[in-house]
Amino acid sequence: MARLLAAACLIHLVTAQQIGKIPEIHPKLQTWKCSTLTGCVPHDTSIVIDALSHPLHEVGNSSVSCGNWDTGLNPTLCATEESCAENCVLEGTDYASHGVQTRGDSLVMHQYLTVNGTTSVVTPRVYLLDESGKNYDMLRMLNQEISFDVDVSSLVCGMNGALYLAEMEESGGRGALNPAGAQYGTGYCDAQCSVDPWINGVANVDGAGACCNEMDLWEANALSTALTPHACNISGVYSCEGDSCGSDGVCDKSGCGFNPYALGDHDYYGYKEVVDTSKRFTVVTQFVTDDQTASGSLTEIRRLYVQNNKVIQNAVVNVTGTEVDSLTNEYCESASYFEEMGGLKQIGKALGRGMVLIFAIWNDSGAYMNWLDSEGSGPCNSTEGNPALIEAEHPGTSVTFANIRWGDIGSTYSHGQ
Ligand SMILES: *[C@@H]1O[C@H](CO)[C@@H](O)[C@H](O)[C@H]1NC(C)=O
Ligand SMILES: *[C@@H]1O[C@H](CO)[C@@H](O)[C@H](O)[C@H]1NC(C)=O
Ligand SMILES: *[C@@H]1O[C@H](CO)[C@@H](O)[C@H](O)[C@H]1NC(C)=O
Ligand SMILES: *[C@@H]1O[C@H](CO)[C@@H](O)[C@H](O)[C@H]1NC(C)=O
Ligand SMILES: *[C@@H]1O[C@H](CO)[C@@H](O)[C@H](O)[C@H]1NC(C)=O
Ligand SMILES: CC(=O)N[C@H]1CO[C@H](CO)[C@@H](O)[C@@H]1O
Repeated sequence: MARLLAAACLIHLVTAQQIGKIPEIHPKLQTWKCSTLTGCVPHDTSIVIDALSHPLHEVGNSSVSCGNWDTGLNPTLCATEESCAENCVLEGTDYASHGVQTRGDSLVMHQYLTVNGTTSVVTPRVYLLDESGKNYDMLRMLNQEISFDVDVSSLVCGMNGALYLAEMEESGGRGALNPAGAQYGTGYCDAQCSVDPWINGVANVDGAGACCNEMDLWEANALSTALTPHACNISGVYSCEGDSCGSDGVCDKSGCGFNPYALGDHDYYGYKEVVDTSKRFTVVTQFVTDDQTASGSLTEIRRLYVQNNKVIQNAVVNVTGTEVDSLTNEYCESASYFEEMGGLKQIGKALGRGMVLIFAIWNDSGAYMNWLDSEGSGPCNSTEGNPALIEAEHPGTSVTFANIRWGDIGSTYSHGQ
């Protein structure tokens, strides 16, 4: 009997992707949970960087990679999901070497890292873990609000410092072929259904995309900002193939966005504007339901800012003759694919089930981030977002997120004057 058990354990060991010897130490990031009755209490959370920023190599030979974003999967080691899990080891990583630092309640992320005179591209993307450090923290945001401080002052044209929610699995897809799970940053998905070498920590041998509902609280640089829900007509992580990954697939890739500049207010957000991006400010996003309870249907997404202890109402823009300062069903009517995928009600269901908080900084060598800050969406010209220019002229570009709080509407920020 004992021998049989031992054999069973061995089989289990060799069929599961292995966790290596280099320890994974998650940087702590203090957050707060708030309520109208009790105020804000500390929440002892930490962050984990995406699995693909961890070394992933052949068992017994750290110089043979099992694949990464640039190369895709190693075809020899990862011909099948099972062989990839047997042949590969996932190791812990050093966060500073990916341009990520935390201190207290503050997180700084850099796009480039210069060590001994050599600049490399790091582009970190990190996820919020719960107090156990084993799973993602699931934020349930219906009839709730989330606020955070942000410093975008060094995010030049073409850069994007992002804070968003995606309906990833709480465990990061931990399972027989993925024992690492959320502790090693597996399980990313978003409404773009991007094709990565792994889906939920399992080798993506079919080249599928990982789709899920996505709520972009914040995509911004110092010149432009956008608030954008992207609905998908699925729940959880969906592996799309063929047409279901496309622009009229299971997710609305464009979203129903609110960018004050694009909507006509050119003096609201920017250096020395109403929201002055040369200094730190607080961003508040509220998810309002039809019955003012967490079991209701999402009907409105509201935004306000706090800077210098003053509450700044969102920009009021004129959409075909109507004054608008929030996302409503009426406002989103013109985002036809968002509506087709279920609109606010659908993203509201995902917010009710729980979503993972994601922090990212990135650039865009294909389109120079023009959709965010140029060509009618912002004051940047269409070529200055070229990453080669940014790397040469602003290699220190970074974003800081801090003081992250969520809870009852009105409970997370200082109402000031
Ligand atoms: C590891 O792989 C490299 C590249 O294939 C090879 O040159 C080296 O001999 C291998 N080392 C071991 C210990 O197998
Ligand atoms: C940078 O230079 C120092 C001093 O010469 C050296 O100890 C260190 O290993 C170098 N770091 C890298 C990443 O090359
Ligand atoms: C989701 O939308 C796609 C594209 O319109 C459609 O093919 C699919 O049947 C829809 N699925 C559900 C569950 O509604
Ligand atoms: C909104 O724009 C329309 C024209 O599209 C104009 O007639 C109306 O006066 C504007 N309203 C406000 C409040 O600016
Ligand atoms: C765009 O802006 C950059 C930086 O300010 C400037 O060097 C470049 O000449 C501008 N290009 C155009 C076409 O205006
Ligand atoms: C996603 C993306 O386009 N990243 C680019 C950021 O900029 C560097 C150059 O500075 C490019 O190598 C990356 O491809």
